[in-house]
Amino acid sequence: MPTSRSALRSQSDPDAERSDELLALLRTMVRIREFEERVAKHFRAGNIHGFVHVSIGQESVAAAAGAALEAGDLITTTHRGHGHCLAKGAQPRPMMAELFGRSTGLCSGRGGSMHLADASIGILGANGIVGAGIPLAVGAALAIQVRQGNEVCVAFFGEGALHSGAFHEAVCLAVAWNLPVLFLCESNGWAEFTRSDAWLGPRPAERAGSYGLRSASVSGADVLALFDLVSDALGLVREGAGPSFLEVETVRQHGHYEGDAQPYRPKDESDAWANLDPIAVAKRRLQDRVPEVSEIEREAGEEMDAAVAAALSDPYPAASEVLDHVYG
Ligand SMILES: Cc1ncc(C[n+]2csc(CCOP(=O)(O)OP(=O)(O)O)c2C)c(N)n1
Repeated sequence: MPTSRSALRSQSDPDAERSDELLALLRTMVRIREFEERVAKHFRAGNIHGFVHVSIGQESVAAAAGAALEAGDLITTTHRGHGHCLAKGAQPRPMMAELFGRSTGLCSGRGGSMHLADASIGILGANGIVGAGIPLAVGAALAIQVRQGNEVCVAFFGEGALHSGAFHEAVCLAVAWNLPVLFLCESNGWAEFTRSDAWLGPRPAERAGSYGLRSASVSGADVLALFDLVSDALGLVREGAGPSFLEVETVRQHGHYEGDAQPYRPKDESDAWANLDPIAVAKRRLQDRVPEVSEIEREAGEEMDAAVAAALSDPYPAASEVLDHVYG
């Protein structure tokens, strides 16, 4: 389960006093990485079909947001959404089964990696269409406002989505109607095989800010600092102060999709990763708690091994039921 916001906001000062909070955030990040490392491995082995996009290197965004959100809050996510779903409370076993196409999956094996959804815990859906989750989040935020709810909605997306019309239309409406939505942009430097600086205009936070909403650009390397920023941003959104935009600078360590040989990527790019990997950064700061860190890693590894073992032995949907749970 995600760590609750109140549990994480007990202290506010020096690192040493906040190491419990950092450990909780590390646990979420490690669970995501252990999950996705197994996904990548089983994709290579041919056990997972279709396309798979992992968020290895970007886990701080999911962990910080998951901890800052309340259980009743809502999210929409993207083709790279495993981490967001885990951090929002989805269980690894049905998620893994979904990726393996099994009938025990989160969506009965019909959706796969890019269509994970579970409205009962506020996951309104991953999405294979770049930018498409953003207006869905704004629609969900409008519903919250109409029924005078206290929830908020977070739209996760990559900076490539800023080039889609859907982003601009959605942000305009959110500002015009003062909706409770946080636009959370994971700026990993790449949109598929195109460097994000191929766009010569202003950076995402500046572009978004031009629509008149609160907007900031922050590093994703320090998960605790990011948690504070996301919590503060969500606090204002929840109080009715209208939408916010947060651009988090992060690193996509793998290819765009699993199996992407990345011939387009500079060979020396990975040199900088050690200082930007949020898990490595958190572990360095937790050097006086090495046994607990090791325990977190062991537990997460076992949890994800069990999810894979279950998925491998679970049944595929029966041929006679293949059209159940799908529109058409
Ligand atoms: C509307 C649309 N255009 C193009 C694509 C093909 N496509 C899939 S992912 C992607 C890049 C997305 O980049 P970004 O939004 O930065 O997310 P990231 O992959 O970096 O997480 C593209 C162009 C698509 N799925 N949908």
